[in-house]
Amino acid sequence: MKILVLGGDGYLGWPTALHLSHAGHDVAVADNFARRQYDHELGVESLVPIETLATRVCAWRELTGKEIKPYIGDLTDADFTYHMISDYHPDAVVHFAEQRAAPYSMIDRKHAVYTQHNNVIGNLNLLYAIAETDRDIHLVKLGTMGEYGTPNIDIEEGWLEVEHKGRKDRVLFPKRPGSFYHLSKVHDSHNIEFACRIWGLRATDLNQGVVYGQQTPQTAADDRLATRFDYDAVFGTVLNRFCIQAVLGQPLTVYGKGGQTRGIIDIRDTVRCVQLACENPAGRGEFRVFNQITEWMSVADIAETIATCCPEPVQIENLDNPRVEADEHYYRVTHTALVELGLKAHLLSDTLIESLLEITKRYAHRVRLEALRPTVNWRTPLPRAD
Ligand code: NAD
Ligand code: USQ
Repeated sequence: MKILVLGGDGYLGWPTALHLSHAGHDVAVADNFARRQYDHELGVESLVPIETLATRVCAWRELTGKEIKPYIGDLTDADFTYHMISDYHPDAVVHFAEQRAAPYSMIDRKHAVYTQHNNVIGNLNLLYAIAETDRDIHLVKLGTMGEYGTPNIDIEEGWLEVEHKGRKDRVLFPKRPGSFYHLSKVHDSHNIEFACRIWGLRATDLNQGVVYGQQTPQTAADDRLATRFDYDAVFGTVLNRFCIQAVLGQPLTVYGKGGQTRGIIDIRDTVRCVQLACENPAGRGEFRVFNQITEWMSVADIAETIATCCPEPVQIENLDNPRVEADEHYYRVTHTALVELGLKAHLLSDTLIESLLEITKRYAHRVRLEALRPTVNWRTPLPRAD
């Protein structure tokens, strides 16, 4: 298949592009390098050094003989997006290319507006480009489990059968997201479902949980193929951050009581899920939602698991929660669709944590310690600076 990976320079997009290329697909990537700019803005960088996209693509060609065509541009630029879709004419587009940090979207008005503009307009341009180029192109869109929030009922895969006053219907599962970033994903999901309904597009919305891990077999093959690994309080995700904090002898920063429970997934399963979604496309006009997690855990349990695996003593600190979220709640998720397509999950094992601790030790000297502490507060946005 011809597969175009948008956001192909990012944490997940790059390993996915390599995984799909390794699996025999013809792969192109697109990126505007916004993620590298956020690093400059925040004064941090990936814990693991990463090469430029040009060097990565050359290294992959050198090692495997396979080409990955890069498109450099911004999805919010409609001319770029239309050109890329008609020029490459993929069978599937995997869309990772969004601002993905909840804390970044909650810094202040400017960052909230940027996040929603970047994500919602980029996705809308893409929907139009697909609809006007070829309605059979399958859109595989990265959504998030955080679209659902933490309802007091079981979370189904995107849709809910309801019976109300004696009548029945199938409706999109109710959403109660917890940040302006998560809200941008809800807006995307609604726009995609509408495009499937009116234009007959095919789409799969992958509602992914928090990803952990840093290596896939392809990225581990050569240092030049490494993907990024974020530890700071804005872009670092919880399990990756706790591993880094443990290695550095810093307290694990559990927000609030730590009872908040999240779906999680190993990066090796992320790339496999995307492959399964691409190789088993949605039908014409179908808006399909898969809950892309393999298990769920509370933040307190994640901290305990890492503390137990770490050979050195680890301190766990309960900070006042900078976010507005329930830290004790019901949580149960249906996630069978990807398993039915063939996903064999890697569950959080000691081996993975030990290998993450090893990677972290190798690059611990690159950490800026002050970037570990949360600075963005949901309740008090920064005053207007411009
Ligand atoms: P990332 O920030 O590392 O990668 C996203 C890439 O998209 C970056 O390289 C960035 O430069 C690019 N990009 C952003 N806006 C763009 C635009 N307008 N035009 C072109 N390129 C643009 O993020 P990631 O962790 O790889 O996440 C990828 C996707 O998966 C995101 O949509 C995110 O919401 C979703 N997701 C991530 C996680 C996670 O734990 N990392 C979990 C669930 C869902
Ligand atoms: N948390 C802590 N301590 C920390 C960091 C986080 O207790 O040091 C808590 C948060 O309060 C939250 C949970 O851990 O309850 C998850 O936080 P996170 O930063 O790991 O993840 P989140 O902000 O939800 O965002 C990440 C990705 C995002 C993706 C989302 C999947 O950045 O792109 O959409 O995970 S989900 O959480 O399922 O919505």
